[in-house]
Amino acid sequence: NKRIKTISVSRPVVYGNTAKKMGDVRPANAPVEHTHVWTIFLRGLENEDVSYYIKQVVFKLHDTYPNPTRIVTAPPFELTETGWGEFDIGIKVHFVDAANEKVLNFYHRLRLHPYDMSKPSQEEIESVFYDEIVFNEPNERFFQVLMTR
Ligand code: SLL
Repeated sequence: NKRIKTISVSRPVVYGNTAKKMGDVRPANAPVEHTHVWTIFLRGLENEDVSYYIKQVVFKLHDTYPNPTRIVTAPPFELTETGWGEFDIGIKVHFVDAANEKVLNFYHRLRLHPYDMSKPSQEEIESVFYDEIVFNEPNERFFQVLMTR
């Protein structure tokens, strides 16, 4: 399973978070001081399934959370939680075994509050980024996998 020296393959990803102020409707187990419900995610462009090349995504939350390392082993690669504060989330992307690639790290600053103060009443907050994962010199098997899409 040799690496193909002359090739690099890129795949677009979208990652970030959405958040909403909690009203009267709260998850039963949400602590009283929690004000928001939020979702952190990593997905393909236009919701393309990325599980043919991504095996698992590990979200590392702030240490104020119980079990702050959250492992998601199947799509959708996302996690919903409640909380009160903004903090940096580590996003570790593990590729399928055939890839023989190292873990890739993204970081995302969780946003709960609108930064555009001209639209303070905005219901849902979104902080989303686009990026491209580049596989340099993929091995032959992984190249085949990537080429199935
Ligand atoms: C701050 N730097 O001080 C940030 C830290 C921590 C956020 C925010 C709840 C955790 C829990 C939560 O929202 N932590 O109660 O499980 O603003």
